[in-house]
Formats: sequence, structure tokens, C-alpha cells
Amino acid sequence: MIIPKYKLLFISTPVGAIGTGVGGGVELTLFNITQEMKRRGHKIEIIAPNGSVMQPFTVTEIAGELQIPGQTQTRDSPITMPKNSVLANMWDYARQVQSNYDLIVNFAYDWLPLYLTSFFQIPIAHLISMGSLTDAMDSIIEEVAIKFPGTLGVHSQTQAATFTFAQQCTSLLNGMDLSIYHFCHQPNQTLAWVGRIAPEKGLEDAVASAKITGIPLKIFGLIQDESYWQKICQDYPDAPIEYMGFLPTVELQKQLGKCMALLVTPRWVEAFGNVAIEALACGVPLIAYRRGGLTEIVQEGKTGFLVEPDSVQGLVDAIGRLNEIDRYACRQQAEVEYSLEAMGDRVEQWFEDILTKRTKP
Ligand code: HBI
Repeated sequence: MIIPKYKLLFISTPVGAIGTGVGGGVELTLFNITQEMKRRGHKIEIIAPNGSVMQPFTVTEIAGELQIPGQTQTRDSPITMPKNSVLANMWDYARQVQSNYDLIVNFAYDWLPLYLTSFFQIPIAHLISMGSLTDAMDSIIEEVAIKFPGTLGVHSQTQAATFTFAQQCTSLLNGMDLSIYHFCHQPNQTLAWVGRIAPEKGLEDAVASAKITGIPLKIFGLIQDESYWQKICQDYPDAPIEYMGFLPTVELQKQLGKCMALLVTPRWVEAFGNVAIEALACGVPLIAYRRGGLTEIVQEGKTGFLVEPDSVQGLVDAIGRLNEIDRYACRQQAEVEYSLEAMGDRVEQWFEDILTKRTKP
């Protein structure tokens, strides 16, 4: 059926300007969905904090103080808002321009956009980018699940399952422009780890497995928690690791593709694992803790191995089995499940379901 062309207002995460990496996977997700929806003929405006850059797309930049990252909160944390909150300012702008759009898409994992949903005249689709973190967030997301069925998007069933309203969530998985990821058939003798360098990502286990195996580990990503990074360097002074920085996607995939495996060591329920599908697209097998969205991505023994969570020995054993994996099978999985087109179909259908008020089958 022909889906009409929509006018869409995308509102980004308030934790950091797009392009700084503080927004983690949301930055890549926002870019990919924008690219694919524009290709399909929809009109898009993006609202994001000052300093945001998302070439080649223009961004409406909004001033204000950044929000505290949700994953630093505890279950009973109250909702906090800084003075002159960029989140509040972005949503005040949205309130003023809403009549120019068919649908608002919220990319923030924050209380305010969810609470404001019933105050707006047009529908809001919420892309929930993490699993359950705090009681206050759980209850406001649940309120939206009940009042506005079908408007909650997630990245995996495993992530949805951390909430009581899993059945009301639409799983979008994720996707990327495969044409910028190049398959590498013959890797170097190096392992890779990619992500925000912060406690919930469990980098120390990847470093420990590099020390045990003696295989060098290349580390890519923003050092979000400096003291956490310093502690790893102090705890593993002689581990064969090399910090490669926070690279733009085209450069990252070039370096990542040359690695023999990507180690994915989340301490939390990773909603999806953008870095995992980027690795697959380059032919890089996954060695991941059996936790979160990765459990729906890794095809055991075919495109990687799922390992007992928090088991460094499990990582080491899997590293020893990498010769069982056909790297081209990794690329093929990305092409079948995570292409921009496949993700675009899922996202466009989600928008259409919301706008035609079709309840889920
Ligand atoms: N924290 N408060 C808050 N808001 C967000 O939008 C947010 C976050 N922490 C992490 C994050 N977004 C993204 O990096 C992940 O959802 C991918």
C-alpha cells in the first residue's frame, strides 16, 4: 500500500550535542532514520542541543543545559531538571511549531517528553532507547503505553521485556547504510571493543581477555567516564591495548573491519547493540555476553558466540573458536536484517500505524 509523505519533527537526546558521542547509539539511530525517511520522500526537521552537527542534514539548534545521563541514576532517583534545561527548551520550541507537522518523534530517554505527550495536539512517537532504569521513568513510560497504544518503539524484545508493558512496544531493531561498511575477509591478529567508555559497558573484561590471550585489543569510543578509564589503565598496566579515539563512522568501520572479533561486554541490558551490527557489516564476528539485545543479534556459532555474562574465561574460550566462523556469514546477516531499507520498512510502518490509529494486530 502507498504510504503518504509525512512531515516529521525529530527531537534528539538532551544529554549531548549530536556528534559528540555522548548520545551514544541514539546519534547513529537518529542519523540513519533521518537518511532513510528522507530517501522515502518524508520531510524532516531535527531539533537538538546547541553544537549539534549531523552532516549533510541541517539541525535546529536549541540552547540550554544538558540533562544528566539516565544510566547514572538509581532505581529510586527522582526526576531532575537543570535550570534553563535544553530538554525543556527543545520541547517548548516543538510546542510552538507542532502545527507544521504530522508527527513528532522523540529520541530522548527522559521524563518530560513522555509527560508532555497529552498536552500536544499532534501524535508523538517515542523511541525508547534503553531498558528499564528507574521507577520514575518506568511509570511515565507505562502511562504513555496505556494512554497512547502503539506509540512506543524499542530496539529489541529483550529490552522491551525489562518493562511491564513489553506487549505495547514495537520492536524496530536498528539498521545502517551498508554501503559505507566494507567487508574485510582477512583480519589482523587484533580484537576490537567499541562504545562509550563508561561502567555499564564493562570494558575491563575485554581488557582482561586481551591480557590473558596476549591478543592486542583496539578500543574505539568516547571516554565518557575518565576516572573509569584511568582505573582500567591502572588495573591492567601491561595489557596489550590501544585507545583509537572516537572516530567518525567511515573511519571506524575501516579500522573495525580489520579486527578478528568484536568483544561486547555490557554490564546492563543493552537495548540493542549498534556497534554489533556495524561489526557484522564489516564481516567481524561477535563475542558477546548473553545479555540484552545482543541475544537477538548473535547467531550462535554462525556469526559469533554468546558467552556467560561477566565471564572473562568465557570470552577467552570464544576467542579460541573464532576459526569456526565464516566472516562472510556476518556480512550476510547484516544485509538481510539490518539494512537501511529493512529498518526503514519497520520505522515507516510504525509511523503509519500511529497516524492511522491502527491498533496493533
Ligand atoms: N540519558 N537522560 C538521558 N536521556 C537520553 O536521551 C539518554 C540518556 N542516556 C544514554 C542515551 N540517551 C543514549 O546514549 C542511549 O539511549 C543509546
